[in-house]
Amino acid sequence: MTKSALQIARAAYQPKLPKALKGAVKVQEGEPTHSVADEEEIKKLFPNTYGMPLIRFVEGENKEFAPMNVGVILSGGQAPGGHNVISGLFDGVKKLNPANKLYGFILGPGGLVDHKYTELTAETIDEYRNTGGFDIIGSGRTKLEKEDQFEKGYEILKELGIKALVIIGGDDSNTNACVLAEYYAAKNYGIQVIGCPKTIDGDLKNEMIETSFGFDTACKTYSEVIGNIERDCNSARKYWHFIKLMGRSASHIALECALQTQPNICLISEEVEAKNMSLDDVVTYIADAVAARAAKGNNFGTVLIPEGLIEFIPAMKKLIAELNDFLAVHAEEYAAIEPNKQREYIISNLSADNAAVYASLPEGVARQLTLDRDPHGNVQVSLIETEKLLSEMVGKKLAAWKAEGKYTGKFSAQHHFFGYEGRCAAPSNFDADYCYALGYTASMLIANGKTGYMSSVRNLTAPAEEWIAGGVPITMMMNMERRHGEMKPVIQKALVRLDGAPFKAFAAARDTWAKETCYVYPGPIQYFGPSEVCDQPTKTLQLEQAK
Ligand code: FBP
Repeated sequence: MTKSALQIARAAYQPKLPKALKGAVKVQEGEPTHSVADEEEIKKLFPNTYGMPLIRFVEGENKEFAPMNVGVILSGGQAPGGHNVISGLFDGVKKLNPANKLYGFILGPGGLVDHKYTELTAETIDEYRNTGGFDIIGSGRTKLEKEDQFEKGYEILKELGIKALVIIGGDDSNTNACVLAEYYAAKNYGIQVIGCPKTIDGDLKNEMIETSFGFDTACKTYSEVIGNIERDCNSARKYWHFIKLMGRSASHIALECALQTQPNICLISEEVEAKNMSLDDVVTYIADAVAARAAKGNNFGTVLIPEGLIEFIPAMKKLIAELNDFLAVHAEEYAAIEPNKQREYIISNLSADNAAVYASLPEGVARQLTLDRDPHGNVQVSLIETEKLLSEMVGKKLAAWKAEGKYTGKFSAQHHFFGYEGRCAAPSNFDADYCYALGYTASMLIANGKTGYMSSVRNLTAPAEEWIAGGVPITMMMNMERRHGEMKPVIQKALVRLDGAPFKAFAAARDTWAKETCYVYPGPIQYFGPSEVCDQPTKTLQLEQAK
């Protein structure tokens, strides 16, 4: 395989480990834990894994460990650093006993159920150290939730002599990891399950999980290109760039990129919801800023739009909820209708309010809202072209204002969507180190007999040497939520907090960014060079942890 010069140089990078993990370790137990909410229900559902203590690894004495095999699964969307979680896990497992083996299940949780796996040897691991992507074993979105899946999994785990399974995934996958850990514990199968916090979306976080891996690299990759667009925008001075950014639900990515690049406008879905804004309110907000800049002769700008925005506009949220219920029952009937009559069909079957909102949407967006849902029942927001919807509506509003003499500028829009571009970038130094430490920590949790824990590495704004490694019981992050019409235990998703330091810093500066041109050009991720250029954590982490 031909490799780029950077790939070759980067393969030699040795990720930094926290001091406590460099030699032998021992467990320091903290206080017993409680779920974030709904304690009684969660306790009842997880009798074997509820209430376990927080764990921190500290320097210990060398011990001998009997040989064991470990399995690993990559679950859900790609995030930079996944290969380093696996190489950290591999190195940890081999350090415990060189006879230990690591098996990878192919294409996500489905590989466990369908018994598709491969042994990860030193040679394979060395090919993938410090690289982006999940291609070492592939990923998938199969939901592990049914007893027969758990049993099928057990069959292969037993056959391969696997003592512990590491699931690298987001909130849904770690919820499933917790359910699986409880199931195997209840059955006394002797198989431990450990989770690792992955997602570029950054919404799997809490006091003990300061950030999910991949968020750092993905945001830096998007910020590089947003900066490039800003510079183009400020050079040609003739376009408004509407840039949609991934993040299925929460707006962490948009907010972080805004803090890094200082665009003219950045929408935050959580604020739109909190202020009960309508689609027209959002459009007016953008159009006002465009008109104010035009009045000063600046017919250009950049707008960042979080991918999940549509679902946070209260009226749209209601419409999507009704569409979900309706299509769950009438999907076949809908598909059989001639395409040019489908819009009418939907309008005639919705309640009056929702029908009116649906009818007001441009054709393309209306159609996108009726497309197939993902396996978790979610609208596939990455397919909805919000950036085009908004620019089209802003253009119409400005034309109306022009007719009324309220606006005299020129409005010409360009559209972009950044998502997949950042999910497999070569991990930044931060993600390379963080992921390696997460994987290594998972091996120590396994060695110490733990199950139902998520690997946790904290104190992330300090140098890697001072990071704190340990484990958090997954039940601690859970609450009960309605899913597919039933109350289910799930890890609570972390949305952007409007009272949090990152949003406050943004809110304090955004009016100036809208009026003036304050663009910042972060440039590409640097892997070699001065620490202040190569090793900065995200602005989100820096602001959250500023003491
Ligand atoms: P995870 O939560 O599984 O990490 O995936 C996040 C994400 O990248 C979202 O930002 C995006 O909406 C979605 O995946 C896209 O899914 P797919 O990869 O299936 O197109």
